Amino acid sequence: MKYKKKIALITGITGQTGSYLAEFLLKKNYIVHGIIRRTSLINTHRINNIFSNQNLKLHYGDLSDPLNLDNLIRTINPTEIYNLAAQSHVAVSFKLPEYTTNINALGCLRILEIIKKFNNKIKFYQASTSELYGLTITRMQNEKTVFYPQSPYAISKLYAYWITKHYRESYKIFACNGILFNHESSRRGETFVTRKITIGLAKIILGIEKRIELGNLDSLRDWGHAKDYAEMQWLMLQKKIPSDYVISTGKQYSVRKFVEMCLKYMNINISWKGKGLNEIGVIEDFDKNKNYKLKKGQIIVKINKKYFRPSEVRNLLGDSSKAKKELKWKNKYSIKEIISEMIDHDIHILKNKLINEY
Ligand code: NAP
Ligand code: F7E
Repeated sequence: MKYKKKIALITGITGQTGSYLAEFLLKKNYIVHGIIRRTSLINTHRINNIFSNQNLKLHYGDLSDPLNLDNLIRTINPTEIYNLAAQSHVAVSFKLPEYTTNINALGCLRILEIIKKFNNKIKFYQASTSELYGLTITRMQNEKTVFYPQSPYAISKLYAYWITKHYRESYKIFACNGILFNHESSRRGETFVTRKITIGLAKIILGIEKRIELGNLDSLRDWGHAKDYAEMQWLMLQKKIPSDYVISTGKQYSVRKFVEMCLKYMNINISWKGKGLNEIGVIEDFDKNKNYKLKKGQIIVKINKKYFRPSEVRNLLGDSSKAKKELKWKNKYSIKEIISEMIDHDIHILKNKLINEY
């Protein structure tokens, strides 16, 4: 009997996690279809390394366009759909609430409706999020924790969470929510806090910028690696019975601690002075052998109130016991490895850019 290849359709393939998922599925011998948006500049840099793979097929599309989605899904007839496309920036969602809802909430509904009408055997993964927990008072959050979303982004994802569950229960569609806690990498968008910090510090030591400006340093997050979490998304769709899973590391750090851990990796000591909006991070000492363009006493971190949100999610810490037990999942990357990968990568690309400019 001839072996039939599995076919995956990924929305958000040009994004951080979509690009890792595409690599992972290609290695698993899938034919991978990806939806890319038409943009005025090329937006495929994260999938450059797999661009010429014959099993990768890219299509223009947009979650706001149901006709386009209908055509694509009927033509491709995938075995699995991974819905990773989103307006994924929480702070931006306060400025673009309707757009965020259209893409994140209705985009998910549009795909589920097509699956229901066209072929309800297609398996569906929804990129859900720890932001659903929002103002939670529970120290660690799992699949049973009550949701209390705090942003238009989180509320749009709450709709997507429930509509996914609803289509699973009402129409017997194999649909799963992956409630993923923050995941980072050297492919992270540059305006999310971890990447903003790693690229900002890389610019500071190379003398390109003097400082970075941040918002709330006291937010607590559970940061994992996007590559680990992409694998999880696939594992969920391989189960016999569909379900929802929390994916997290179970370790939590503040934004301030993340800055400190990055600086430690770079052999730079700082002290924090002042309070609230007047807080600053000042260089105390650094490794003189490193040729850093730094001065003792230099202010490298400042607070800017424009980076505070109308409402903040202060405490996220995931309990992934269910995923560990049922999916036999273990995250591979430590926070130290995530930080070293991101900093080394950012220094490398900036140095190359400098060389190219001269
Ligand atoms: P990301 O880097 O921001 O990628 C988002 C992707 O969605 C990009 O490919 C983007 O295309 C695409 N997209 C945006 N609007 C679209 C539209 N209207 N139609 C079609 N595609 C559109 O996000 P990520 O970090 O990879 O996250 C992937 C998913 O997981 C998102 O749904 C996010 O909300 C969710 N999530 C992320 C985290 C996290 O910590 N990373 C945690 C929980 C859940 P362009 O390249 O053209 O912009
Ligand atoms: O903020 C604080 C900020 O924008 C993390 C998305 O992938 O994960 C992500 O959402 C924390 C927040 O990610 C700055 O206030 C301080 O408390 O990196 P972030 P996020 O909001 O947690 C979830 C799970 C998703 O689902 C989302 O798609 O850091 N913070 N100063 C700052 N944040 C930013 N962006 N910039 C600052 O200057």
